[in-house]
Amino acid sequence: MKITCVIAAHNEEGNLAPVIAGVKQHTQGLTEVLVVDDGSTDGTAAEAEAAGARVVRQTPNRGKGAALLRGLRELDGSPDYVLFIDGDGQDDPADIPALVEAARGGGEFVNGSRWLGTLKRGSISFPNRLGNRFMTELLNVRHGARITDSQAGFRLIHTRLLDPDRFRSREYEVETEMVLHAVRSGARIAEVPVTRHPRGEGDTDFKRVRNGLRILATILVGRPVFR
Ligand SMILES: Nc1nc2c(ncn2[C@@H]2O[C@H](COP(=O)(O)OP(=O)(O)OP(=O)(O)O)[C@@H](O)[C@H]2O)c(=O)[nH]1
Ligand SMILES: [Mg+2]
Repeated sequence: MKITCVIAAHNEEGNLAPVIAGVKQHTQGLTEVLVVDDGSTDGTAAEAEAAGARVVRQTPNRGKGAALLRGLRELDGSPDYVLFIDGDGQDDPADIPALVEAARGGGEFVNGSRWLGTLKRGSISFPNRLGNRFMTELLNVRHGARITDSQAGFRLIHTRLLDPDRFRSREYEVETEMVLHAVRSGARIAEVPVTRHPRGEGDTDFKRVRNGLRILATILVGRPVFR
């Protein structure tokens, strides 16, 4: 199974190197780590390159969704699966073998679920916790899915479900859009419990109201609404 790891990164200096090292250590069949640096103003790109990743840079900053879609357009060598992991150190690369195992067992959309796993103290705020539960339940009810974590950024997805022309997200609604596409495609969805840590250096770009509304609209309408 050939796996390429795609990481969207915006100002993740100090966080990225250990993530990339962890991905290399734990991913059997890894072809490369591709970092999409989205208008960072710190040493994100240099750190990623020094850690052995291929870096694609785009400026100005456009958002996590735009960055991940750019990454899908830059895939090299026809991998079977793409591994998505956050670049801020919140996801634990030690969980990757469990994701790979689930893919080997037939999972085409393997979701790293923080709700089945462990949310470490300080890894999520109370409002975001509530928002996450609500969005996931709403998505399940509205779209006939049965997942426990619709906002997971830690996933292993078969490339048949990742044609970049099928997506239009710019920001954090990208995770939701990918779930919707998998559900509509009749994909075999599997979930694996993962551990979520507090962020390393720096701050999140997630804006609760703005990004919450974008995600909500994506679920209600069934596709991203705002460009
Ligand atoms: N390329 C790119 N990556 C981004 C952008 N915004 C966020 N990311 C990356 O996406 C990942 C997750 O971003 P966070 O802002 O921490 O969001 P989150 O982890 O979903 O939310 P929190 O729980 O609030 O931390 C990190 O690797 C970020 O660097 C962006 O505008 N461009
Ligand atoms: Mg984060």
